[in-house]
Amino acid sequence: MNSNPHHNFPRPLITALQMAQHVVVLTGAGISAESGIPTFREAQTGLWAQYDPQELATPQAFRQNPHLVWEWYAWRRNLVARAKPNPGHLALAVMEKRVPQFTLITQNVDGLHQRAGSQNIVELHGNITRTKCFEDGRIVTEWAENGEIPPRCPRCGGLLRPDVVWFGERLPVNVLRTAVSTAQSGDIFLAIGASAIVQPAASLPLEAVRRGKITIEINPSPTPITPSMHYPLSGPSGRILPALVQAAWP
Ligand code: BJW
Repeated sequence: MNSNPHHNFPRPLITALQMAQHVVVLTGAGISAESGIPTFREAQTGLWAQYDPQELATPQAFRQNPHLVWEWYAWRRNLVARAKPNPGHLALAVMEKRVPQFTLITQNVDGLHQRAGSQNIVELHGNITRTKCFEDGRIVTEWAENGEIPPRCPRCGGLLRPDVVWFGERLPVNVLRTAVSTAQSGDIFLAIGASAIVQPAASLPLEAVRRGKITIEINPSPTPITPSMHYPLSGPSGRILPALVQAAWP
C-alpha cells in the first residue's frame, strides 16, 4: 500500500480507531479523483467544459435535452469502466476487515468501492451502471440498440435514464433511513472527499457531531463541516487513508 511514513496522526485518533466498534464512512467524488474521475464542483476540462455538471443532473435537464444528458452519462460510464480503484478505495476495504462493524455510505455512483473490495456499502445516489425507465422508475437491463438516443423502455416506450438520484429527486427511502441511523449509531464518523454542500448527505456528518461521535474529515480543501470535525486531515485521500490504516493497524 502507498502509505506515507511521514504522516504524524494524533495518538488519540489512532487509539479511537483501534478501539472502535462501528466505523462509519461517508465518501464523495474526491475519493475517486485520484482514479481520474472528475469531481462535480471543481474545474471541468475537455468536452464538457461548456456545461455545468449540476445542470445536467436534474429531471428538468433530461426533459429538455435527453440526448445531451444520456450522452454525458455515457461518457462518464465509459470513464468509470476504464478507471481503477486507487489507494484510498483500497485502504477503506482493508479498514472494513480490521474493525468489528463498518458501514461505507457513498454519494458516488461509480462502483469503485465495490471493485476495491468493500462489502457493506450504502449507495445514496444510485449507480451509473444501472439504467431505469424515466416514466415509471423500473430498472431495465436490456433494450433495443437501434440508434435512438436515449434508447426506449422495452415495456412502455418511455425514455431510459441512468439509475442515479438527480437534484430535486428523493433519495431511496430505505437507503436514507439506513444512512441516518448508521451515522447516529456508529462511534467514529469519517467524511472523505465530500464538499458537504449537497443535502441530505451533507447533514450526516453533522448528525454524528450532534450525537457526540468522534469525527474525522479527509479533504485537501476546507468544507462547511471542517470547523465541526475533531480531526480535520488536510490532503488527498489516496495518500492519507493508506497511512491512517497503516498507523492504526500496522
Ligand atoms: C478530494 C480530493 C482528493 C478533491 N482526496 N478529497 C436543504 C437545503 C438546501 C438545498 C436542499 C436541501 N435539501 C435538499 C436540497 C436540494 C438539493 C441540494 O442539496 N442542493 C444543494 C446544491 C444546496 N438536494 C437534492 O435535491 C436531493 N434531493 C432531496 O433532497 O430530495 C428531497 C425531496 C423531497 C420531496 C420531494 C422531492 C425531493 C438530491 C441530491 C442528488 C445529488 N445528485 C448528484 C448527481 C448524482 C448522479 C451523478 O453522479 O451524476 O450527486 S449531484 C452531485 O453532487 C452528485 C454527488 O454525489 C453530489 C455531492 O458532490 P460531492 O461528492 O461532494 O463532490 P464535489 O465535487 O462537490 O466535491 C468534491 C470534494 O472532493 C471537494 O471538497 C474537494 O476538495 C475534494 N477532493 N480531490 C480527497 N484527492
